[in-house]
Amino acid sequence: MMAALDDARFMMRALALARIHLGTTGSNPSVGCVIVAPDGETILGEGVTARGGRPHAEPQALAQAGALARGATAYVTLEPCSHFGKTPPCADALVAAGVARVVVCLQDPDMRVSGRGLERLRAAGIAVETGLMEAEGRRLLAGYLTRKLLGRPRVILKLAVSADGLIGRRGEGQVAITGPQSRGAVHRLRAECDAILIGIGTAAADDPLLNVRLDGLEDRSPLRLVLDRHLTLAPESQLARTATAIPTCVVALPHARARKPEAARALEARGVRIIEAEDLQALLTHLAEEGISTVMVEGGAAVARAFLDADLVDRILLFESDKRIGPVGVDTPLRTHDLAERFALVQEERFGLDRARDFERIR
Ligand code: AOF
Ligand code: ZN
Repeated sequence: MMAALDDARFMMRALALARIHLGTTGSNPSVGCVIVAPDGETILGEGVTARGGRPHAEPQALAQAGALARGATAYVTLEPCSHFGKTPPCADALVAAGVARVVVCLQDPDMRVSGRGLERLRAAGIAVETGLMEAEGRRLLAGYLTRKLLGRPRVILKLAVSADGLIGRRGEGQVAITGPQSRGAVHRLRAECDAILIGIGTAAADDPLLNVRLDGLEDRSPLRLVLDRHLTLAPESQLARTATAIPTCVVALPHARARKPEAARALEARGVRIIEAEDLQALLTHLAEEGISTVMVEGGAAVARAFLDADLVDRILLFESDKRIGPVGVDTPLRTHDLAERFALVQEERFGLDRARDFERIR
């Protein structure tokens, strides 16, 4: 019994490590690894997939443990890799270090690995266990799993709704609906995503920066995407003006660049990249090919509705304020039946006076 509790404790630590680099490892998942001595207590080494995706977690943890890794247990949030990619296989590194037992959350869906990492370990006589805290592991790797299994990034829809059911006032730019604690949570979530997406309406009305403004996470702003079919984003907008510092793309219809060469040139001169895509599905497929695993949709109502109607939303993060901003304004795009029929509530939290409900698409 004690051993099982300890296993969970060390895996929790590995998951916490993995979370640190969520959103920074490119097309590679952020994985955590903890190496524990045969006494079942002493942590000998810890690792998390490095920013950019390499080195992987295991060799870093093994390097810390050194010769002490012999006979140790390794806790890893994803099956150790078995392929010769840009680094040698982590499974081989664990074998070479003489690790006696490997505990993982889940198998890697990557075609190059998918069970072969575990096989390699077992073939070397290592005791292998899978499925420990699998649900938590899956949640942390949700973007990566969606990209590998569905060929598109995971889409998180974030909505801030006032007590009178509005998400803003028409033509007034940004209206504060939720409090500072909620905003902190949103910025943290931004840092963990690979991209943030808004519509041209929101870009024009709010002139937002869409960066991460949290102490210590300032360099964690993800790619910014603006749905802008006809290339009307102003080259003077904050987004365009900061595009050399934070990667920024506008998503236009096919041939938009050829139709509006001057607008295209003005944006490209600012460092804005133009992606041409027929529809949302085509855009998401393209993003997945670029290694983007998680996209947060931040507004406005029409964009949210378009993603919901196309059934492309995997998670809804609904911030509800006790403040009224009416009488008139932009109605929430979320309808009761969206949640009731397609989503399940997985978590509910309070941020100051706001309530945050987290819904997951039932698949
Ligand atoms: C691990 N530990 O920390 C991570 C793994 O492009 P490469 O060669 O770096 O390989 C990428 C693949 O490696 C990725 O698709 C996934 O299967 C695995 N990621 N594996 O053993 C890690 N990040
Ligand atoms: Zn590896």
